[in-house]
Amino acid sequence: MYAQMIKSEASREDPEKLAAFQTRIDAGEKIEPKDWMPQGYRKTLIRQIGQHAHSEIVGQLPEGNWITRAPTLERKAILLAKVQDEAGHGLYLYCAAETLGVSRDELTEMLLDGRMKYSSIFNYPTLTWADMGAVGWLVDGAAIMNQVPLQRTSFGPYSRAMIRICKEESFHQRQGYDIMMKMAQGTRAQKRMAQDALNRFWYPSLMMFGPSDKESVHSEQSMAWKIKMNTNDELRQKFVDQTVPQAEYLGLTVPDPDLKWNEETGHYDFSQPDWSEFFDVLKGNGPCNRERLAARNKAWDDGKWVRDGLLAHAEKKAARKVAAE
Ligand code: FAQ
Repeated sequence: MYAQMIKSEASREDPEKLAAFQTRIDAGEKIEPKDWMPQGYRKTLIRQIGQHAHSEIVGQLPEGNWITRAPTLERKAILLAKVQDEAGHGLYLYCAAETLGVSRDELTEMLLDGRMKYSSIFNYPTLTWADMGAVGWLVDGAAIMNQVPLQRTSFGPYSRAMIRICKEESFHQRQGYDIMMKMAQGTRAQKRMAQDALNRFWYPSLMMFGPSDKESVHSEQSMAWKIKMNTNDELRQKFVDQTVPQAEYLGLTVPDPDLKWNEETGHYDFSQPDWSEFFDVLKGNGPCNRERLAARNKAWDDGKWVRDGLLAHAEKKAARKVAAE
């Protein structure tokens, strides 16, 4: 439906402008907020950047859950810094989306009333400390795999936000792997926890790349506009190829009996996630969807007095400036 809407919008636009825009994209030029752009390009970016921003914000919840229970002061400081980084990523991305003419408040309202999505992965619970390792290693690892190419995306503010985000994500991934290493080399019980975390996060991490290319409604147009640089399946394969040797190094087993190296293709063959579970999570039926949205709604309501106070202060300051002129 969305793809049809984009096509029908394009049919109402000036063909010469559309062609000139595509020439700029094909030449690798960056599109900046004041440049002419097709409505569909603007809408697609608002959807993707907005959902990406929401993912960073909601993504603080599964790890924030463990800050008070981190096993050492050092681990607590690291986790706190990581979760704060995710908040920062959300803010850069909301700013990038704002340059397209949508306010952060509008985007937030769409998240809170369920009109906009956030990444499926954050609807899974974090049950043990080893999950902090698995989230950093696998979830941030999948996020980087998707975001490194997005540094070259065609929309300038999104591309620039991604450059800084990727630097921070790589620290996140390493801290997760470091937790996994400690757990995997620890007692038998700790190694079991690490294996259990890998078992639970493997397939949800594969789902982060989105549905298979056959089911992906946006990929074709988004890639023509260089909003996306790779297909979902391409990135999923790269992630598997990169992560399996890392699991082997840890002495852990990827929970996929069909996983095997394919000499001919030069890639791992692997089992697909349960796509019916993915679509069910998207519909709001994952293990933590209700809890996550309730937490964000509560934060929004609890923060109202701060927003009102800041607004009243800004209005007073503006009125004083006018009176002084
Ligand atoms: N979850 O046609 P496609 C992070 C939806 S950042 C939920 O293939 P598209 C950092 C999709 O929106 C993680 N929904 O869509 C961190 C569409 O529905 P719509 C977020 C999903 O956009 C780490 C429908 O399915 N990263 O984790 C998902 O071309 C640790 C059809 O799919 C980004 O957002 C999903 N996994 O490709 C934070 C990166 N997959 O909108 C804290 C930027 C698909 O029509 C702790 N985004 N859908 O209603 C992208 O690259 C793309 O948007 C994809 C999806 C690849 C996610």
